[in-house]
Amino acid sequence: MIVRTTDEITDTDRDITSEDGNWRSKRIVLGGDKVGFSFHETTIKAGSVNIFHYANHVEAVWLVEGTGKLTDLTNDKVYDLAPGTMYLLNGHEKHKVEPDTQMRMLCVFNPPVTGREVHDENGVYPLIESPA
Ligand code: 9YT
Repeated sequence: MIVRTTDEITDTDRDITSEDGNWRSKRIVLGGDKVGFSFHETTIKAGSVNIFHYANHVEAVWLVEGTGKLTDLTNDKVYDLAPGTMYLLNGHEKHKVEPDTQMRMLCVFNPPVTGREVHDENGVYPLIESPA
């Protein structure tokens, strides 16, 4: 069994801030934990515009705080985001997240993020295998 607290993750190499400063993600479970998924708490700044595209990963996002807008950029469909809303990127959809107020989201990735990923110019994470 693994037990972790936010305090053990904050300001470590599991606590990642995006280059543009718009989001911060605490990687609670990573590929190195060998359970087949990663689990993150992401906070995104109010008023920011964020384009994501996880071409190599499926992601579920559960919004626990904040409100805003999600756009599926494959068909321009727009969804309201509020606490208790989940979106599942089961088709690797390129998408845009625009928080009206700061959002806090719980995110699950399969395959797991290893922790070394940075977005490329398309907002894509490469697929990085954890060392065996
Ligand atoms: C909202 C969202 O896509 N969060 C993904 C996790 C975060 N970008 C991370 O941990 O890299």
